[in-house]
Amino acid sequence: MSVTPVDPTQPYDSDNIFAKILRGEIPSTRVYEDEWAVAFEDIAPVAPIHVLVVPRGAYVSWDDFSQNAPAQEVAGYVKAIGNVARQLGLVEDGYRLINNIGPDGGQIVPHLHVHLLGGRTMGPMLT
Ligand code: DGP
Repeated sequence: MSVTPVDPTQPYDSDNIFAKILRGEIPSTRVYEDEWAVAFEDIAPVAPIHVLVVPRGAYVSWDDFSQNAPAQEVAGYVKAIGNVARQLGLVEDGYRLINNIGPDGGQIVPHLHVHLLGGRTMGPMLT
C-alpha cells in the first residue's frame, strides 16, 4: 500500500484501490452491500472487527461527499454505516467510526471510506 497522503486538490482517480474493489477487479472480503455502499474487511486490521464502509459513488473524501453528493446518497451512505454495525452485532457493546480526510487527517486511499472498529474496548484516541 502506498503511504502517500491524499492530495485533496486532485480530482477523483477511478484507478484507486477502492474503486477497483467496488468494480470487483481486485478481491476483498465483503461483509455488507446495498444500493449505496459496500463494506469489506480492512487489509491491516487494528481491531478484531475492522471494516471499511465505502459509498458506491465516486467521492475522494468526506469533504467531496458532503459538498457534492445528493442528499439521498448522503442519507443512504449514513444509514448503510449503521446497518453494517448492526449486521455485525456491534450495537450492544458499541464500536468506533473513524474517517480520515486529506494529509493532516492521515487519509491514504482517495475514495471516501469510514473505518468501523469493534470487538474490543477502544482506548482513548485522538492523537
Ligand atoms: P486511510 O488512512 O483512512 O486512507 O486508510 C486506508 C485503509 O485501507 C488502511 O487501513 C488499509 C486499507 N487498505 C489499503 N489497501 C487495501 C486493499 O487493497 N484492500 C483492503 N481490504 N484494504 C486496504
